Amino acid sequence: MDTSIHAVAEILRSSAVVACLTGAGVSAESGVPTFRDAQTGLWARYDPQRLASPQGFAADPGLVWRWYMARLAGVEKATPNPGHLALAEMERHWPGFALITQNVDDLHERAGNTNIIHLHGSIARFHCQRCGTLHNLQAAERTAPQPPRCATCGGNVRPSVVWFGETLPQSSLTAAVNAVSACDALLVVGTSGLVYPAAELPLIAKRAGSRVIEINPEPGPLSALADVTLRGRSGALLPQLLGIGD
Ligand code: BJW
Ligand code: ZN
Repeated sequence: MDTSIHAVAEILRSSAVVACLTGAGVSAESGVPTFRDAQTGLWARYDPQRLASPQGFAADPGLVWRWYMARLAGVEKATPNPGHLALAEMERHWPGFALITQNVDDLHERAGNTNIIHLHGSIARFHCQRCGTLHNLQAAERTAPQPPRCATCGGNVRPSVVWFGETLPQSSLTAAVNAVSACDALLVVGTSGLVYPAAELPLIAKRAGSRVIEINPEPGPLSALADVTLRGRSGALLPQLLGIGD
């Protein structure tokens, strides 16, 4: 353990209320590509900001559908990594531990966290882009080259994720703001801090008097406001914080 791990452990020991904001980096060690790394192979020539937008879906629904179904298949094959498991252990240690995630996978649920706030929806749920009707997918619809059509209005069915230019679910955003305003320490794990309003949450925490701990192998825009930064992989560092890892 190095000095900064000790500094973080000390902050956590003296905190009664702890919360965590996660991004795609926390699932990277489960084999789920990060959002900005999701452009490998077949998808390398497409701009993720375009694919993850209502405009991109309107322009080429089949392309966006195939991108999401390929990613969903990857999520379903993945299993929680030691970083997810350590965050579940933290919920057992700190009652009320709020896990705010930008991730659209369900790896935090599968690791055992129960108090989870999903800011950007779920890649495994679906609704009609035109009328909003929820839609359960048949296996064959997932592998089809085009999205299913809504039985109610004929519109295109899409994954229930939040795209650029769309508003986050108000209840999730309110719960996240409340959680970061009420905590003594906020862990910020595996996010580039580029996407708003999620990227504002560490600042809200800091202004409310919380200490902010960043865990990320790379520096980013949130590094400057962190009280302590741990440079490395969440799958290695989070278990170390609990004293249960290597
Ligand atoms: C590791 C690791 C390891 C690697 N261990 N770490 C204010 C200012 C400027 C712009 C805006 C603003 N407010 C709103 C906007 C517009 C826009 C926005 O933020 N644009 C920016 C690009 C500038 N925001 C929106 O449109 C949001 N809506 C909104 O605000 O509505 C009101 C409004 C609308 C219009 C105008 C103004 C207001 C909606 C944002 C929705 C984001 N949706 C996505 C797609 C979800 C579905 C999908 O997955 O396809 O969510 S985008 C994508 O980014 C995804 C992620 O959840 C999100 C964050 O990415 P994340 O998690 O940080 O991943 P990466 O890949 O970026 O980073 C990975 C990190 O992991 C890196 O740092 C690595 O180093 C690290 N890492 N391995 C630990 N082992
Ligand atoms: Zn419809």
